[in-house]
Amino acid sequence: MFQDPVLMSRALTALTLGFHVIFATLGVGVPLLILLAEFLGIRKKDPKYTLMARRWSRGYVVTVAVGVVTGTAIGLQLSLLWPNLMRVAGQTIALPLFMETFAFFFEAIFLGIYLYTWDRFKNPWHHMLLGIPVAVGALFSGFFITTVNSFMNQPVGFDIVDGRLANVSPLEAMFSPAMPTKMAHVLTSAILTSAFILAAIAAVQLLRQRRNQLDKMSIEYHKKGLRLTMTVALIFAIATALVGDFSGKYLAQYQPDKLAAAEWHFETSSEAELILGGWLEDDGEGGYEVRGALKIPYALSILAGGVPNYEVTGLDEFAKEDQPPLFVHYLFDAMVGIGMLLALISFLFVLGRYIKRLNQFSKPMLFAIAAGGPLAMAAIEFGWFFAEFGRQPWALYELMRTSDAATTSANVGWMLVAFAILYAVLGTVTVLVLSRLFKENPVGKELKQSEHRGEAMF
Ligand code: HEB
Ligand code: HEB
Repeated sequence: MFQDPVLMSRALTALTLGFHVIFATLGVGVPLLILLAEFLGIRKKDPKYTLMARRWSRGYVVTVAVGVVTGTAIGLQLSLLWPNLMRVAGQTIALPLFMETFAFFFEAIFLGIYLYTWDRFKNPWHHMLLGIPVAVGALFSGFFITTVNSFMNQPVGFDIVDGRLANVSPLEAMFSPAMPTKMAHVLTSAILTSAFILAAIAAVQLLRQRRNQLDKMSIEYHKKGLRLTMTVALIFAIATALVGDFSGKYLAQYQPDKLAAAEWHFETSSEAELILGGWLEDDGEGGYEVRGALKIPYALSILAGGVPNYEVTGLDEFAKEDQPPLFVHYLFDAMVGIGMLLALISFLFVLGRYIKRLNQFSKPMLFAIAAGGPLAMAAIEFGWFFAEFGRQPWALYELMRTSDAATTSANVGWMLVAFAILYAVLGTVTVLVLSRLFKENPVGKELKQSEHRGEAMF
């Protein structure tokens, strides 16, 4: 196993992307929240929001730095581990890969200026304007890289002449049919998750207020943070689910094998039911029987086509060796389940503003929010693993098999070990640095300092 280059290449790529995507997701969503907080600070003349923007942007720099390291690792590994993929697809995906680097530099330059000019402007709106290119650059990073993944799921924009790609149009390749839903789902889920992570941090602080001896001002600070982040979370939980529904319709049309594997839909049929949970047993005739699942009538037809009698393609229309692995069912269920839970938590919190008996800051509520942060990040991982395992056995859908795309080098196993150690160290250091950074500058102290600076003036 350790000697199998294809398996090891897949493991190493999954490890690197799984790690990168944590920071990439925060990289896409957090700048938007920083911008919102700074906006509210100026608008409401409330230094608590301004401090929020400052503290979040300080933490953000650390996560960006790790995003760059892991992103660079991906760039290296793409050509080392998948030489055949890059040979065939390099012409089409080089453009967006390059554009991502460009978007990143754009973001990094403005982030630098943003961080060092907090107290340099007479008019605070001018400083806020500098945050806009940061947020835009981050969104574009996410955009460009998602076009690459869309191309792998639905390769277009070229002809095949003698088994080679010819007449390549990189722009057409970027705008593959997979792109619109993927893009929207990646961006909305990234903002949802970033909001929940920041909310979870605030919730943990409030749960520990006694132990940390928070003063009144700091408690108020965290409560305001929760109100802001949970409102954003509610909006984007709804958006993520809506877009997810469109993603389902995209799959039904363009990658029906992925949808069928996710739903254990073995035979093409209309009025298809959605299967939640359960397990598979041999039916004695070379097929499977679904056991112990919750079945929602018509729901799969509605997810796939919008009407209860839509005909959903089953796995029976694909050759055995072309079918995705069936465990993706659990990944899909986990993602959707968490999505529903996050929507419920943020809905109850926001409702608590209007219904007094629903205490927004009760212990159970704070616990639910604290759990929601890590759960949201888990949903991101489940979503990507579902999308990527669901594309198997193809590296480029119906064009190139993953096994044909990989390197034949026998040393990938060692690289896997080395990178696993690197990420473990990097992850630990990140957590240590972030917690040091915030422990040494408690909110109460910083709020007093900002009063000194006169930030309460605007
Ligand atoms: Fe990423 C960063 C690559 C995926 C988002 N990235 C990065 C980097 C790189 C990369 C290289 C660094 C910078 C430069 O340019 O240099 N990615 C990559 C690849 C892939 C990816 C190859 C696969 C295909 N990303 C991704 C995703 C996303 C992203 C999926 C979304 C969601 N990135 C990002 C961001 C950034 C990066 C945002 C910046 C940094 C931070 O963190 O902010
Ligand atoms: Fe998700 C993916 C659906 C939620 C994250 N998603 C995905 C898919 C689908 C879905 C169908 C596939 C696509 C393709 O492949 O193209 N979702 C869905 C639904 C829902 C959801 C229906 C509702 C509930 N998600 C969700 C959440 C999250 C997510 C909550 C987080 C937070 N996903 C995700 C990701 C992914 C997915 C990251 C990958 C990318 C793409 O798009 O692909």
